[in-house]
Amino acid sequence: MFKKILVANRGEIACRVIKACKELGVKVVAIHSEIDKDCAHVRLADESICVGPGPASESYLNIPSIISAAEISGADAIHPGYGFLAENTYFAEVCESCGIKFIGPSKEAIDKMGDKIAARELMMKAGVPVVPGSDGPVSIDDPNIFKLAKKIGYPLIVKASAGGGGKGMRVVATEEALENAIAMAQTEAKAAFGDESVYIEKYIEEPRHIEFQILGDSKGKVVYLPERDCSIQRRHQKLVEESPSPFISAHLRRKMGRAARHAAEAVKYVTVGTVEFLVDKSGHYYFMEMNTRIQVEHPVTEVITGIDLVKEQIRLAAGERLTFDSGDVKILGHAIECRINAEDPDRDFIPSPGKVTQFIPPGGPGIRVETHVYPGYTIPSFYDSLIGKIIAMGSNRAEAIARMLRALDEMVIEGIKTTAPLHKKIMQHDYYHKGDVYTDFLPKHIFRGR
Ligand code: MV4
Repeated sequence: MFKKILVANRGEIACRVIKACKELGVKVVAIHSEIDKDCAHVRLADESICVGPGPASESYLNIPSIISAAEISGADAIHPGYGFLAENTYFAEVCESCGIKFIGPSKEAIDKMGDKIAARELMMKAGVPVVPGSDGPVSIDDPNIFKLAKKIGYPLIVKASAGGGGKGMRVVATEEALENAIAMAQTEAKAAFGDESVYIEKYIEEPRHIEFQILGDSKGKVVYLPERDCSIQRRHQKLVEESPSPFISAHLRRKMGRAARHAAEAVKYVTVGTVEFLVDKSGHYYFMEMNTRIQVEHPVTEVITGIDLVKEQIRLAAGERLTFDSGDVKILGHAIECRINAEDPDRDFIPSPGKVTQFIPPGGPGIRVETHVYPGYTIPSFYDSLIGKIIAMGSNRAEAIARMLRALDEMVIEGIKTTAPLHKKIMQHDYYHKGDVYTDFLPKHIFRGR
């Protein structure tokens, strides 16, 4: 096991990782920007080092400064959390060359999954279903492009190879719109990622977003855990996640879980990761992408399985073995997570930073809260607007919803606007109760006419 871990992150995830380190008996170093010196993660850690000014590019993304902090403090591993440097292969490489363990998969695994065209090809070889589409990149100069598009069938979607999270995507309804969509997607991709490669896929209408947590050890063993349903999103930002999915049968869970395991095995995956699928109305599932990090929504899986994913992640990075199989994992109940963002849902979700004048987190039976916020804390405008997560667990879905509503009512947070009132509307919605959740839920049921 490691002796000392540096946590290269801030906010709720830095706090979460520090708690795992403490339970493992590993010393932990926090890093922080100048404006973050009073943050909860700084107080929770055994020691802390300032790595630069407020802007993330000068602090939480400042690789030389972070590596220096690890060397000065004598850390033998770095946990990147999510966001910032978590999927940066260059950072993983620098850690390795400095003799510091990057707590995550190999840089090769990050690279392969970061390139969506390469990942598609690799998944096809591994027998994991992908959406029918082009083999490799497409361009408007390709004389066969219209034939290929016709064969795939309209509507189709143009995606950036370097994309993910919805950037550089375009839906194409008819042949007339194809050329223009490809050209625009290429321009967008070039500007956003410095790589203009785009590919096309059949467009799956009203899909569900279903993802599988996987864990892998350095002996090549991979296990999958029950799925998370992350269909309720706004502009590709997840808002509500739950596990298990109300839509997935035990049979489909096993089939998709095995596909997720094969996806991870294809890149010799070590530590924790997530395989995302699109699922259509008939239950056909298609590989979408793989996230090579711990994710925001990991707690819903933790509470329904009893597995501490962050501790497992650290143990696996340290070379320890997986001690269980997918078949050993029991689903202990139903869990829902609501992401609390410092945003104003009534004003198109504009960020709402500032001082939290009053904060009373919810608690009691079945409620877990992950947050770095305390009364008097000032939310800076430099970073992500996620300020906390409420996770409600019940013996069934109805109990989890009732507990979430009770927790949302109980929570007091003053001085800033948050997404909590929106979550109350979702939790009270008939279609949510029915489990009729898919990616168009918010525009269709909550924001209709706005
Ligand atoms: C799709 C799709 C339909 N068909 N691909 C959105 C994020 C990016 N990772 C891929 N995304 C989609 N890809 C095909 N072939 C619909 C989406 C999509 C979506 C997916 C999951 C959750 C929310 C979404 C919202 C809009 C579009």
